[in-house]
Amino acid sequence: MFCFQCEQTAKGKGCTSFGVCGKSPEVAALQDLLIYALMGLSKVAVEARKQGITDEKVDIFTCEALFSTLTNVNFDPKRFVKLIKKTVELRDSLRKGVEDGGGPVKWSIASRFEPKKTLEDLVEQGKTEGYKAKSGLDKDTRSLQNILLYGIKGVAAYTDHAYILGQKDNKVFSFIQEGLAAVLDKSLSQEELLGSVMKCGEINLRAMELLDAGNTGTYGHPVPRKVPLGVKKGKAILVSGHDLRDLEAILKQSAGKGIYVYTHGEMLPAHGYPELKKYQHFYGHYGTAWQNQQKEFKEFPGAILMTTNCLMRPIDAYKGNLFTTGVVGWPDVIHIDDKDFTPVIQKALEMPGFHEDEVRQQVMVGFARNTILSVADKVVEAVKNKSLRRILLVGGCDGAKPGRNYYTELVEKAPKDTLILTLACGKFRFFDKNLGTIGSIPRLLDVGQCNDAYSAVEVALALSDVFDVGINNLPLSIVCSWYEQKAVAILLTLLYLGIKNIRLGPSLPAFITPNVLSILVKNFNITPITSPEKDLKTILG
Ligand code: SF4
Ligand code: SF3
Repeated sequence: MFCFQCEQTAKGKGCTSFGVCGKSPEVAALQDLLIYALMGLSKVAVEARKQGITDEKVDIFTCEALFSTLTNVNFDPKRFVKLIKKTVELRDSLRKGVEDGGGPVKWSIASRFEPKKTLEDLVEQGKTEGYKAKSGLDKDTRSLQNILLYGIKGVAAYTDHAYILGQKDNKVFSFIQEGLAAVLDKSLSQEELLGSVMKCGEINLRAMELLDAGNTGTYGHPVPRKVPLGVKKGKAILVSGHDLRDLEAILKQSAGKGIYVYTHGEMLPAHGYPELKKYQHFYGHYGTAWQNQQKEFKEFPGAILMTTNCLMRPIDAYKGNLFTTGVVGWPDVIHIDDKDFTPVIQKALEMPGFHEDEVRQQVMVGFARNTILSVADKVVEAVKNKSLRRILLVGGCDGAKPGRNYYTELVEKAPKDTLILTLACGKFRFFDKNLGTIGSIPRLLDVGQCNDAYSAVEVALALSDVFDVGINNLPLSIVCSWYEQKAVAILLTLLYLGIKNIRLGPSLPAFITPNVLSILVKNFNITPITSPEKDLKTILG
């Protein structure tokens, strides 16, 4: 196997014998074959669109299937066999429609390859026919192709999240298919690929706008709220991942049953949404970021539901009370497809739950765009009277590497006249710190999940209007932590918006070659993080 799509890739180069994330070589081969099959389907979908034929089933399936290949999402070989077969089925039916309409009858190999019958044969086929098998291109072109592919994976994940909440845009589906087809197109120049990479950032902004509309349209705009980190005596369900619809379903289905529902990881910001917080038994937040789940899930005395990334290899201590839903999967862990969470509730009722109340500190959530922009005048005033020197947007993913302490230290060492805007699971490095206030504004403002990056972008654009300066001239510095492909898509959006001087860590992506990096440095001055002291000194001038 070879995989280097995420930040924790082995030795910073690539996972070759087994994924650091727990991905087996078998699943890696099946994922490579699935991506190749999706590229073939996408080529047909691009031709179909030329004839005015679109099929929403194909569009959303492509997103779901791509989402399954993100880091820490699906580790179940059998699910990939089904996805490969379904891809080819959809491809053939769409291809027939195109041919019947007088479209091309000569298709590329990806659009006509036949999947083998058994799981074992598909694994072998993945090794020889998967999308990585025959590239023959130079490293820089491959690097650009990989940036495009991983960016598209992130877009597909956000598009799927938005679709679940009733939001969609044909333009996004169309780009995902064109982009996937472009990754296979060996005739594209590096300039053309770079153009597609930037387009990916633009389309991701639209996907995130749709998701924002889905979240706020369904659950209301987040409002500031204190979330307890303690527990309540009683039966318990823990919901992790990003999918608010799944959390809502759990809340509805478990109401009145003597169960308290807790969030884990990226689900923390759900406490800010009025339409979710209205449930009396939606209590608090348990644990921290995804990489601590083996310890935290082990200690949780109730049922656990993983709704999206980031799932780690479940250990025996909690495997029996863990459930997956949506795109997530692990062999031998019960998967709930139909959103009837009775087995989760049943398991929670069978388990001991918490024996007594435990009071711990509380953390604040709910500083999404509406809340922050409602105090925009105070921010401007604070900048003018010099009580606010700079806003640091410290956002992105968390992970297991020790180098990630950088983000904790950066926030701790940032002077009192700085505001910290944060989002995504990287915040767990400092989410429980009391950083005080600047006037009436808390110094630590949690914008939400990585899914809420649109909110942070809107805040930056609005501030740039209020201050009447370009986004790069705002008193704002962005310090990103990346881990997987959702973060790649967000980074491409920031570049598309022309945002410069982003600091990126904890290490640079292994799939970016030195030549491609130099293009990014030249155009956007992307900088690797150094030390908190040094970076703060540069940032604060
Ligand atoms: Fe390795 Fe990351 Fe790929 Fe998993 S997703 S196999 S950790 S590079
Ligand atoms: Fe990424 Fe897993 Fe945390 Fe949503 S999705 S931020 S790492």
